[in-house]
Amino acid sequence: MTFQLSEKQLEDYQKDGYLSPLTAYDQSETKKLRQEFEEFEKRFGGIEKAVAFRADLHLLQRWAWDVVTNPRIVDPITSVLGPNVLLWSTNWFIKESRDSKIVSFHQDANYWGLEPHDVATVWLALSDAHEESGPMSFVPGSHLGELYTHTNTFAENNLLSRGQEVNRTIDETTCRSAPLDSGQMSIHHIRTIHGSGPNLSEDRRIGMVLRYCATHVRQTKGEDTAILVSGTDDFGHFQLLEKPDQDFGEKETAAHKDAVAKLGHIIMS
Ligand SMILES: O=C(O)CCC(=O)C(=O)O
Repeated sequence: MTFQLSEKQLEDYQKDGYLSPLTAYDQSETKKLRQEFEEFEKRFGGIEKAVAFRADLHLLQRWAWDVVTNPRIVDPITSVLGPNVLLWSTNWFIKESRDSKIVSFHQDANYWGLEPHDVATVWLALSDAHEESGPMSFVPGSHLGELYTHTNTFAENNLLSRGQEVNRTIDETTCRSAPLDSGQMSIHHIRTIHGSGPNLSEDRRIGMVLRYCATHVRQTKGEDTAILVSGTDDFGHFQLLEKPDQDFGEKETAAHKDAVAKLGHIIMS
């Protein structure tokens, strides 16, 4: 069975710079994934302390590896990026219940050092991201326009590392909200302007973000790692890492630490 996008879905992605919603997991599968993630948080000392360890979790835990390599996610990505695809990194955008944290409008392409921009993010909801939970909102078609400069606000209520905000007036009436049920996902282009508001709901809003790129994409900011999720890598621009043999093993912990250090250097440079 293949989960490639239909022609219409691909057309919409190419026109708007995002596609939403797509269903990746059913409710019971998603509940299990959420349990796995929340167990991980407990193991690392609770919500706050676990933040430092959760990037690239697929290198530490096999359940997360199985998510990023799942054909229900990878096939739609190959529709967008072509047959040869790497998973560059994973991360989390979580707003606690009744959380005032927001994500300012921004373009990802400014920070990641990835060129050319054949890069797409899957935002996978492990809890409902309905209107009241502050789902993502996109500026349709903005991926076709210019790459804007950003201002680093370092605002405390901003989930982005530097509180970066695109230097462009956003007419919010033209933005499109992309609410998701748990188990659903959206895909967005690395240049699409997007952001999100606070979580007014009683539940956590848990987004697992999976960043994919075509194998010809290179990292311009230093050494970097990835995993091959589809086809072949004829370019060798990234150090390719393997599936964990065991969760939290010594070898796995070392590979994870190294990958996260490289990622941190790239994102903050
Ligand atoms: O979760 C959000 O609201 C923002 C996520 C985001 O900026 C991203 O995945 O690139």
